[in-house]
Amino acid sequence: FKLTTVEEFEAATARLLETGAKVGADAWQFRVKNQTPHCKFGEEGVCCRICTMGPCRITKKAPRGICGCDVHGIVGRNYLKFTAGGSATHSDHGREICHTLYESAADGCYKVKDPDKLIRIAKEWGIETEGKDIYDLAHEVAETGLMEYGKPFGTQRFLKRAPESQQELWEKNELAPRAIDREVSCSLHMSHMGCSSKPEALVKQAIRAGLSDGWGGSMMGTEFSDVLFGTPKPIETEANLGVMVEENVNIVVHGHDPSLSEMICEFADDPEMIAYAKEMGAKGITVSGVCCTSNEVAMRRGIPMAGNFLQQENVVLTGACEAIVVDVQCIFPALGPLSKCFHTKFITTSPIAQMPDSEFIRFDAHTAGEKAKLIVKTAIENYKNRKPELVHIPQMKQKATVGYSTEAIVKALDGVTNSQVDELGTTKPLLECITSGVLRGAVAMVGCNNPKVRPDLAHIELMKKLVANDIIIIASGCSAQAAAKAGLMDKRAKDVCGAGLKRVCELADIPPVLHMGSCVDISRMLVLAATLAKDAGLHISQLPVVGCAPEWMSEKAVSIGNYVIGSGIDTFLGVDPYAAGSSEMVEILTNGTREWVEAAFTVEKDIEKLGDAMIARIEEKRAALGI
Ligand code: SF4
Ligand code: WCC
Ligand code: FE2
Repeated sequence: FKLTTVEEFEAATARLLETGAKVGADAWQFRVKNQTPHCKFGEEGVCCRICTMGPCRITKKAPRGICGCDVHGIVGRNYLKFTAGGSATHSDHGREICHTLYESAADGCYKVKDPDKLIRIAKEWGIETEGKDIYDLAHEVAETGLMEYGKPFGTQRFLKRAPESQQELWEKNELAPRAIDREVSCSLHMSHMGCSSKPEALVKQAIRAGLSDGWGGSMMGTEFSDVLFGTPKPIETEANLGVMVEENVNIVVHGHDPSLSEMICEFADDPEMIAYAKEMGAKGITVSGVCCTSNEVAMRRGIPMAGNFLQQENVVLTGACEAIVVDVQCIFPALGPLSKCFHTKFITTSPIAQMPDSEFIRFDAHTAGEKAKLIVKTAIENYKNRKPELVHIPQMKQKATVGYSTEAIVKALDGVTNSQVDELGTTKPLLECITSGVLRGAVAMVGCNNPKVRPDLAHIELMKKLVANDIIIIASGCSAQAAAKAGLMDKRAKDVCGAGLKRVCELADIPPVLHMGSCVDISRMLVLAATLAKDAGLHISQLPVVGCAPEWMSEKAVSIGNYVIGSGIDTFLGVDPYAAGSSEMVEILTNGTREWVEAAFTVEKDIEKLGDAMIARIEEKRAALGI
């Protein structure tokens, strides 16, 4: 067993780009060159174009915009708008899932696969469950969830999952998120021309909007996806482009909403469809995925992961992709023109993400089955249009064990302890590993790839360094896929760990990097941290746990950053959130927020230093606890 290196990934990509050159395809590697150097005003966040007196750009000579706003106000407003975009996006995904749950029916396309979880949430929310039909309950819970988006009074229901100390901080500092849509609206209102220009106020609202995502929209997205499609448990799968099978019809699902990908997987498995694929000359059908929709179906079905964010063009460049089917978020508009250079069908399915040069097959809960079948058929019928001379699938993949929901982690960790039986099924065994020092702590690795960082390298190198230092990793999103492609989710990767973590991996039979799911599933990490803190009688901020997004790029990632620090977890970034232009904003984001939420950001572009800083922070937390 050997980890795959980033150099090997890059060699495979280079080979695919040769195919691209033959057919005149564009790729992000070339577009980056055209866009470099980036606009410095934009990078520092000092450009304002929110009214038509501008755009105003702040320089030494021009320290204020036409309205008189200074650089701190401009950077602050930009930061808040950035966050609001992310919070809206995650939360609207969560809302779609609430609607899917609302549409679930015993004889419908969508069923309730985890009724216990549904009942648990209903009880948590004070909804009567006794003697109720499970679908009646599903509708009631879904409707209650939908109300969380627009209710006129009160704060988010799931905040109660946090330790008391955290809830008190939120109340005291006016950070407890109200209705989700209200926080997004309020953010846009505050950052409108002529409203807030005080950095503290803008950052506070950014945290509140972030918290409405993490403990609101994203958490509902995760919980109700589990109710509908099953709560993930450990399952074997594979990762990297080598999961595509040359002789098969290859369907790649990409985006975020599992409502689509789950249905595609159902039909790709249908004997009638497989027979049809054979009739069309293929041996079978392979579904693989990119980005979070891939994480969703990997976690629940073991569907292999073709790659992460910056590999999305690569799947088309293999020349062996019959259809790339997308729903929402993180989809390159480049896929339209690129797919035209090959036989690939680029199928968009959501009114939220419509793109030129795509075939639009509108997907909704009522017609999900028939639309999924149509998509699978379209892909099968496209097999014959392949150009064999363009087909090249890099034979590169790693095995991975995925599916580590909070529930699954708690269960797996039962295996490592001599605890009394009554402590099994809680986070006590994990806490014991941490307090005894067998594990030094945990890092939540999340977020995207970004060409500003050598793609995947930051994720993989940081993980290797951390596990060697007996720090266990929980990962989600494209970070998790980077780990899987490298082999860090193979149980045999225990050999690159320090002695303590290696022992834990052996006893619990887990890999050192645990796949917790998609980006909305970072809410699972919040629940895990909250449970650990409650079981230990500590504030979340006291746990030797930090968050890290070394290659992040999207608005969603800023929203995540806000809710992670907002939940008391120090967060380490490898890319600057367009805030460097304001000394006041930098001070607040890297230090000032501690006063409100006991955590802050660290931005460090040097990966080595970023890793050292995380280890140092974890050790500081341990020292403060005297462990
Ligand atoms: Fe310029 Fe002020 Fe208008 Fe922004 S809001 S564009 S700083 S005048
Ligand atoms: Ni989440 Fe980042 Fe991937 Fe998209 S899928 S690229 S936001 S980490
Ligand atoms: Fe995602």
